Amino acid sequence: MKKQKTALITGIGGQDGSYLTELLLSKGTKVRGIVRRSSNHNTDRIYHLMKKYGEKKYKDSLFYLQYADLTDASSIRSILDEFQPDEIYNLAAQSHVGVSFNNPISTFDINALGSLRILDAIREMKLNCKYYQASSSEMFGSSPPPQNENTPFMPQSPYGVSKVAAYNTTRMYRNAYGIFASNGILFNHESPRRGINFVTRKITLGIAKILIGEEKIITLGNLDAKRDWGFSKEYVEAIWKILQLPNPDDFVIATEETHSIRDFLREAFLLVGLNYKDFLIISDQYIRPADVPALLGDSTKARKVLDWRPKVKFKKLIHMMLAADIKIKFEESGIVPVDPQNRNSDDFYIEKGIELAQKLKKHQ
Ligand code: NAP
Ligand code: F7E
Repeated sequence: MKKQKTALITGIGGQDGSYLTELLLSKGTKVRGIVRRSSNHNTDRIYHLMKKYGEKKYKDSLFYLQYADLTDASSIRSILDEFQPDEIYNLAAQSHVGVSFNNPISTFDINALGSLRILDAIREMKLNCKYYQASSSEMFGSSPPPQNENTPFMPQSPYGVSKVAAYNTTRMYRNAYGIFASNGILFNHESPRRGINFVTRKITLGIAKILIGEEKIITLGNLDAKRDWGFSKEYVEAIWKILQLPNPDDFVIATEETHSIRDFLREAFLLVGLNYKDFLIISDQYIRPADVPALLGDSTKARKVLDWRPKVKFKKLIHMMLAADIKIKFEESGIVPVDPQNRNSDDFYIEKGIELAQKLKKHQ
């Protein structure tokens, strides 16, 4: 009989960590995750799993959480020793590019030294495990699109630089010490679980707030940048596949479509029949010292070797995210949708959004 695998996920409470946990649990893998201490909830995205599996039934449970921090080498060593994982998914990061300009040193500490701390502990403890590094298209920076595994890195932010360091550390530990260590170079991926200060979610949540009368405008920065946006739930499948290969390797994961922030904004407002220009302010506050102008992934290698292909692209992603945010805002403000049969359908919430938008237009 095959041994049941144990996976350790850093960043388990994040967008990708939550979807990856669901995927691994569905495959019968034991999941152990680390969360850092916070004065507020940082486990909302995995609360449903904490309820289902219990938080503290360690030995019996498929799912278990422990406090640790990527900036604390001793905490990393002790969780590796305790869990003896077969697979490590290093997803934890200070993942906001804009914030990395304000906090460059802590960003580097978490993102670059954090991965070094894990890899060096694996080496020193002689752990027999596979390691996944959450690398990023932000590493390509100003390298012109399309970008693939051979495109030079020209990072434009402290975040990008920190991710290049972690990418190279991963390759170095693979080559020098024979550790199974792989990089997934993921292009932007979003979902209804995306953090609310990333541009896609800021737009969809902003529209939902405008529709229920909570806000009047959305304030943004650079609308001309282009991004290759996919769906997080599909991207974690690629992450899992990378660690199931017989040999470690690096892969670009992308939809191979690119759109500007302005395109996203226009499409999202149009879904409920509104013109974004009536609800937009541009502020320097959100303009970065340097920005990555255009990302467009070429994921030929992943399509061939991993047999991975994304189904959710630009329009479907916006539809899903906007519907989810309208639903959240309805629930928060006690608006009960009239047709109970369709209450969980995305189309239903978009329809309700259109009705609210029409009322809004009348009052303008
Ligand atoms: P996310 O939602 O921001 O999640 C990051 C997670 O890391 C959070 O759970 C966060 O915990 C945790 N974390 C931060 N600092 C930590 C520390 N010092 N010790 C332990 N945990 C810490 O990010 P995501 O979108 O899921 O992305 C997952 C990974 O992929 C990240 O490494 C990101 O840089 C990378 N990536 C993301 C994208 C994308 O488009 N989403 C693309 C390429 C690469 P708190 O909740 O306590 O902050
Ligand atoms: O910005 C512009 C901003 O913060 C996208 C992370 O997951 O993907 C993500 O990084 C673009 C940029 O994502 C606002 O200037 C305009 O050009 O949503 P974002 P990002 O910087 O691409 C990469 C691949 C990662 O690895 C990262 O972890 O949108 N933009 N106005 C704005 N961005 C934000 N956040 N807020 C604005 O108001």
